[in-house]
Parts: sequence; structure tokens; C-alpha cells
Amino acid sequence: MDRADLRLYLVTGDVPPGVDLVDVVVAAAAGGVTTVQLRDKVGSRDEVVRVGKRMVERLVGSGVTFVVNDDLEAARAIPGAGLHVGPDDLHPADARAALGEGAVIGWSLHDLTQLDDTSALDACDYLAVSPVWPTPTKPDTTTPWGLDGVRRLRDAVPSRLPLVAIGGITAANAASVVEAGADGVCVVSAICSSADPGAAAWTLRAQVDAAVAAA
Ligand code: TZP
Ligand code: MG
Repeated sequence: MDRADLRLYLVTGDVPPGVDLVDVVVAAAAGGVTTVQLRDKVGSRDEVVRVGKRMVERLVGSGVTFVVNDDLEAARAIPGAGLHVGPDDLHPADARAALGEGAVIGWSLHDLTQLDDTSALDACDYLAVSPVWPTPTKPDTTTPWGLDGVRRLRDAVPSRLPLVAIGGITAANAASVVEAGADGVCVVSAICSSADPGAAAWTLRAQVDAAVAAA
């Protein structure tokens, strides 16, 4: 998987009242988001599939990578969708076996011991440092890694595996995450809560691109 695909990774979350999440995703893609993860912890599977299909249809030709959080059956039902899992979810090797070689599969890192699971690492296209900072968007995270954690993981993770970071990332700190060794940043609220998601994505992408170029 090309590292550039992960420079700016949008994980879906709450959007302002009256706003269509699919419109937010499309605007964010136009603004420079390279990967979209549909994460819906409340809707039914049917709802996730319905929204995911609308997103995929509207992202055709954009080059954006699309993954679903945690739900293998939803991912299977959405054309071209990959899957993002955490350490308590389906094992990445099982996700790979179910979705095949062409699917993008990502795994969240909550603990250094996960790196001992070579069959999981072998099955992944990327890993996510989760969370880098505490965030009101997800109050129940495991212990934040901080920038030191990003550095430690970049040293410890096989270099073929791109590393993204999530949690508390904004345009003001995105560059520091890349400087610490991440290949890209993931955000929820910095884009989903913005009145102008396209502009928010553009600003974040400029920060990430400048930090990557300087690295
Ligand atoms: N996983 C770890 S932190 C997080 C998720 C889904 C939420 C990140 O949200 P924000 O608003 O970008 O801090
Ligand atoms: Mg999960």
C-alpha cells in the first residue's frame, strides 16, 4: 500500500445538525483526505451498508481508500471496502482471509505487545497509533501514546508498514505527529465538526504535506 494513501485519514463521527455525513466525506475528499473510515457505533448494519455504499459511489474516481470500522459483513457488502479492526475485534489475519489480498486492512495499536503478533502484522496494510492524545471524541481509549509513543512505535514496527496516528489531532499539532514518525494523521472532529470540512481537510493536508516534505 502506498504511504501517500494515508496522509490524511478521516474517521467519520458526529456532524453538525442538518448536515449529511456523505456530503462531509465528499467535501473532505475534495479538500485532500486520502482515506475514509466509516465508523458508526450506533447505527444498524443495514444503515452502515447503506451509507457506505453512498459514500463509495460518490468517491468513485477520487482515488480515496475506503474502509469500514470493525464490521466484516458490512465491509463485504460495500464494493471495494477494506476493514479497520482493533485488538479486541476480528483478528487481522481472519479479516485478510475473508476479504482477500486486494482489501485494505488496518489494525489499531493499543499496546506494544501487539507487535509480537507477526501473523497480525503480516495481514495488515497499515497500523494506527491509538490514541496519540486523549480526546473528548472517544473518552474510553486506552492510555495515550504521546509523541514519544509514536517515535517508539515507528522504531519498533517493520518499516514496510505505514503508521498513522489518531486522537486529538488538529491542524495545530498534525506536523508534530509526522515529525515523530507517522506517515499520516487520522482525525474525526477536526473535519466532521468543522463548518467547512473541505477547508479543514485542505489545511490539515497542507500541514502534513509540509512535514512529510521536511522529514
Ligand atoms: N480512536 C482512537 S481516538 C479516536 C478513535 C476513533 C477518536 C479521535 O477523534 P478526534 O476528534 O480526531 O480526536
Ligand atoms: Mg473496534
